[in-house]
Amino acid sequence: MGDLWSPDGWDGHVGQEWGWGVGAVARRVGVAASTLRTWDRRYGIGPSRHSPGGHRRYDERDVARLELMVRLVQEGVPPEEAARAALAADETALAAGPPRPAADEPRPEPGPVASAATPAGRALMRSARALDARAMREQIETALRRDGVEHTWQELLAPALIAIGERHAASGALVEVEHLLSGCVQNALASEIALAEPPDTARPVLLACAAEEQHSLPIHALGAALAAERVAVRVLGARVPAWSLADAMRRLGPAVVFVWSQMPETGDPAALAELPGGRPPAHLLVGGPGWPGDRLPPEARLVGSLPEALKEIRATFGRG
Ligand code: B12
Repeated sequence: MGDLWSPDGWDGHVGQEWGWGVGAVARRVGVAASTLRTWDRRYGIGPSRHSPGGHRRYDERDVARLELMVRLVQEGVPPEEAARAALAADETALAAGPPRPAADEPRPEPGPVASAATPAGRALMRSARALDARAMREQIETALRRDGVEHTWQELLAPALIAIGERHAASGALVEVEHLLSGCVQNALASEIALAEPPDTARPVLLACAAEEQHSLPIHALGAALAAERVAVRVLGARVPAWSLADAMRRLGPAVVFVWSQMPETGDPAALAELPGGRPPAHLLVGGPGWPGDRLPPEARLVGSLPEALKEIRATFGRG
């Protein structure tokens, strides 16, 4: 509780009880602030007050709910279910914490299970937990063949990655699972691009991560989805400095440039403003939770999902 009273934790004015900011609550419940924001957005478990300045503030009850959610997640309950239980808990349950299983009752299996909504999701999570790379690869390739890149990313791969990220954030575990799954996803998507039919667009789509950004799977997914539609793509991958992207733009004359930032540390709008115009200019798209949506240069358009990015890019090529 101590650090909640640090200057950045509490809004001061104890008598007015404005509550805590996300950073202080993150330290208290032991989960990254970005994860708390995601849980708020995704599951509606967030702060219930506002400070006079309009900032969202957590009160004691909000924090108790989050503590319950974290404990449930650590015990193996999928985040969505844990959030539902924490939101439904009454005062007594919040004070008591989650029910403990009796000694002879089987404990829920710890591990990422949040994307187990579909049989394919459950199977992929089992293989990931078992560190069975061959099985993961087969399951991902089967899904890509059967459902295509867009559907497989939206319904299987992104949910699996998000679930693993949440479990990792809540418990510190699963780094090895995250790394192996990421590798399998990246390889499978790269194969889709390599084996696609020859492209039929004159100008390519250039896909890059922002400088120092290592999260590159979304640009591989977008690249693979475009390649399947015979759009020419160049996936430059992780950590592309602005000057290097600018150089590639001058050499390739792309129709579209897409820049991904996963983390606020890498979403620098000034870097976008440095990119060359070109003749005709490339359509500049950016994606990922790292970009500050309200501070982007006017020529950059922020897209929020793979389907949205595909729609924008198809329109650039005059394809419905
Ligand atoms: C895989 C992974 C890694 C891999 C990446 C491998 C690779 N080749 O990409 C590795 C191991 C390298 C890694 C490293 C790190 N990671 Co990491 N990682 C992840 C993980 C599990 C998935 C990343 C991903 O692909 N996300 C994309 C999709 C699946 O998730 P999403 O962005 O939440 O999706 C939303 C939108 O972006 C949108 N969307 C989804 N797909 C698409 C596609 C397109 C085209 C568009 C437009 C939108 C869109 O839909 C969702 C709606 O909410 C995430 C968890 C997560 N939730 O992202 C953590 C996560 C991003 N990592 C995190 C962290 C902290 C790190 C490290 C700092 C860890 C460390 N201590 O070293 C480093 C950072 C290195 C760096 N400088 O970039 C944090 C980031 C917290 C923050 N500050 O924002 C996360 C969120 C985990 C967590 N919950 O704490 N990571």
